[in-house]
Amino acid sequence: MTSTKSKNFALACIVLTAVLSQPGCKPTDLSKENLIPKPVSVTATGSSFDLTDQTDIYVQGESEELLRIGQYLADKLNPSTELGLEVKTTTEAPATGNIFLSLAANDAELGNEGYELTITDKSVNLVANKPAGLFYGVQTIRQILPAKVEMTTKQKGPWKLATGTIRDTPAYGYRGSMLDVARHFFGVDDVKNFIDQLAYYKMNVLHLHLSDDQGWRIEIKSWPNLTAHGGKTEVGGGEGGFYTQEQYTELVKYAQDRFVTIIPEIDMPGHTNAALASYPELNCDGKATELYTGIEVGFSTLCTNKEVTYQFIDDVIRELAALTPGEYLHIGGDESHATKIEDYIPFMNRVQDMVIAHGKKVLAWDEIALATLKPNTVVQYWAKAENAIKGVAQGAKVLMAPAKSAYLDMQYDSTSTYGLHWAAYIEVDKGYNWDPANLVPEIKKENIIGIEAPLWSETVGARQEAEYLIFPRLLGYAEIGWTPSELRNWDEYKVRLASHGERMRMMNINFYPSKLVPWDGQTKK
Ligand code: IFG
Repeated sequence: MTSTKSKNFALACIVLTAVLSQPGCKPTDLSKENLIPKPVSVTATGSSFDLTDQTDIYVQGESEELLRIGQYLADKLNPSTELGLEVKTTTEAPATGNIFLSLAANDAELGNEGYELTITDKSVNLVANKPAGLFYGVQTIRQILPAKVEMTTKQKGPWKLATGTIRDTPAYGYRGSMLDVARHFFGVDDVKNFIDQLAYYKMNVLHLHLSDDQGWRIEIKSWPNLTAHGGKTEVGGGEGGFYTQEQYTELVKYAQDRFVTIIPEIDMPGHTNAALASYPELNCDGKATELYTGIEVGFSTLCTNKEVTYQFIDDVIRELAALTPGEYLHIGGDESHATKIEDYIPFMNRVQDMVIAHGKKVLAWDEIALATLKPNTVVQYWAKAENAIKGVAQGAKVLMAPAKSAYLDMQYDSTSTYGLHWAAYIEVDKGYNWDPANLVPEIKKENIIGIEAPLWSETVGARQEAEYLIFPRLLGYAEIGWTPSELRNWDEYKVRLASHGERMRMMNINFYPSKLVPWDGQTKK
């Protein structure tokens, strides 16, 4: 070979190596994708599927729900790719080069939320027993594409999906978070934004803490002063706020379209100063209290021996149940230090019956286990394992929300800008390194309906402040709720989490750049 030819050959090899080493160019390895939550099984076949301007999203049959899921995917991919993906219906598999969403006959292993995603160089097939499974497979498709797909402005391609098969299904049916909108009020847009973030990480419950000492946040038409007066302020004396029933209904629908169930909480008999300030008759002495803007707890109680109290509660439950398609209403029950236990027990027994009479099941903080639990009442373990254990002894299921492991309002460490630390400091690894089924020996996996990571808002009042506490820990809770514990370990997870730093940045999430995570250069600085 002449020297010129050998030089050209060498140059060609260098160029080819350079080109193939670009992330978008080399045959991709599906098993190396940094998916959160980690799927149950991934088989890579080492090639890639190209999304092009010829690609469309086909859904099987004419179902509104599948069309909506297809459109959701198109709306997530089109702004950054500008490929103009369209959603079309079909009765059989579409031509090559397209994405196809279809419902399976019955792939028992996948349950109601699982999916099977098969990607070849010619097609993307997403199959599930139920629409929820397709929705979760769509989140996985988003995460297989480069992080910049999450941008809302045109980004440079190529847009390749690594080929292979993912079969995936969640460990727990209840994978949730809680937003305390009572201490500080968060408007509709902030809540919708949080619902989008929950959905992206396959979480499916948003518990809204709608009332407390500092604020009443949901319009109750039969007791208008609850919001007119009780919604007027918040911790620190700010202007507070509330959701009209129309806005609450809008949030419920927005959540439902993303397979997120909203569970409303009206905390009682404690944590009720906003109601007590709004209606004198709810107080035992017949005098309305002052509005409260501090952060003490345990000083308020409804008057449990007045009939008007139960009329009030029944009206609230009736109106809330009518607005809430989900099966649970949360009645709080925590820190009722101003209520005698001999009054607390009959009160919680009676209120459970009222919730059931309005067609809903009861969820409540773990103190409710001191009362008589009605069938289907779920005990939310937050502070005292002995309460949750009492609940199990009464045959109740447990929702795991242990303050020492899962409270999003706990500071990361003593230097954290926001948060409290009465329960613990919870760095990102501590928030990940626990297994709900092994935390309390007497609470077994079969007793647990799932996990919830609550954000109490005493110390945060704006989206960016809340996100500093919520992220990146929420991603770990999402994985704990979805991925079997035997597939989870911190050293492997933290690398996947690090790659989500770029994704969270692209989604404008103000996450805490914990030093325990090997973030990319952009995050570290
Ligand atoms: N405990 C109180 C919350 C909130 C929290 C802050 C529960 C169930 C401390 N009750 O957690 O109202 O003040 O971390």
